[in-house]
Amino acid sequence: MDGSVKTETSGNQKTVDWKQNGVPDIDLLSVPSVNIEDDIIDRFQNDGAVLMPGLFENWVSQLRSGLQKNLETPNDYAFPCESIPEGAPGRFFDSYCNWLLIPEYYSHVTKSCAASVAGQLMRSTESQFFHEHAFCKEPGTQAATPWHQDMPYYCVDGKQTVSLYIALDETPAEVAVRFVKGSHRWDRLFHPVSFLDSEDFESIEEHLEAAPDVNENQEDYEILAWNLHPGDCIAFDFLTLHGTTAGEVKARRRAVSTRWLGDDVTYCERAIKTSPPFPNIGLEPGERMRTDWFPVLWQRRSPVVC
Ligand SMILES: O=C(O)CCC(=O)C(=O)O
Repeated sequence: MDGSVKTETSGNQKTVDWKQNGVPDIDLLSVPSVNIEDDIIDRFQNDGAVLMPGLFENWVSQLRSGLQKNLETPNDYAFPCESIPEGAPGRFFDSYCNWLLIPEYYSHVTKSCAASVAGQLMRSTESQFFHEHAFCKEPGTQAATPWHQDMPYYCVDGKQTVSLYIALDETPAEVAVRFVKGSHRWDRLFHPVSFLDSEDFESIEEHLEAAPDVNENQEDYEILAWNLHPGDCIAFDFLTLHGTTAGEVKARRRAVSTRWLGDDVTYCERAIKTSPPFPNIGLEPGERMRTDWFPVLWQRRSPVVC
């Protein structure tokens, strides 16, 4: 992307400013809605992760095109990260905060029913968009996604959060992202680790506890894992412990997650540099995330009574 602003290295490559084109005002009425069944909402609330088969089937080809740009010229976009140790097979790529830089992502965030799905799952009156995060594991990859919760990487705190993880390829459960059922209710926070080497994300004096090694102790946990088809969506809480096995990925496995904040979410400061970092956010702990950077895209309407 010509003229893009290169900033300091983040992840393991140079990054660009994610809001270099400005954050437009988005008309709430232009964002579509869909009704989510109570049973799905209950399962999300109780288990911390729920599968919604085929929910975003109509978005697969657009999201694949967007991700292809991200993969082909990673340095034109925000926070590209390669997480395969030198000499190891495959490619494990991720990149986030590109919704204003990749039109296909922008279109999904603002023209799909994702905001309404997120709001209902969180039992929130509003859905505020946080960022998107894209992943690709190429065939031959044997790198596990370390077991982690997303919340400790983030500069937010609260109980009403959800990621909508959309599979873009056929993905057998053995190599798909998997979730520890109910872990969002453990009231524990695990120290963030790097996807490259599972080492602490940033060394700090004050450590949170390490995440348990779920792969080595599978019998101790109730694990949710599904065979995924393109367009399937897994909704999960920012506190839900998730990761993968180190099983070899036999076919390309791509996914895009959108991350959403509900009513009770506020800005917080962590001992680490957060991921994503949002320098100059200008907020005090406890304040609502600023809506000019993180737009509200859905509001619950009172039921019409006549
Ligand atoms: O796809 C993966 O392996 C990781 C996904 C993940 O960690 C996330 O969406 O938060």
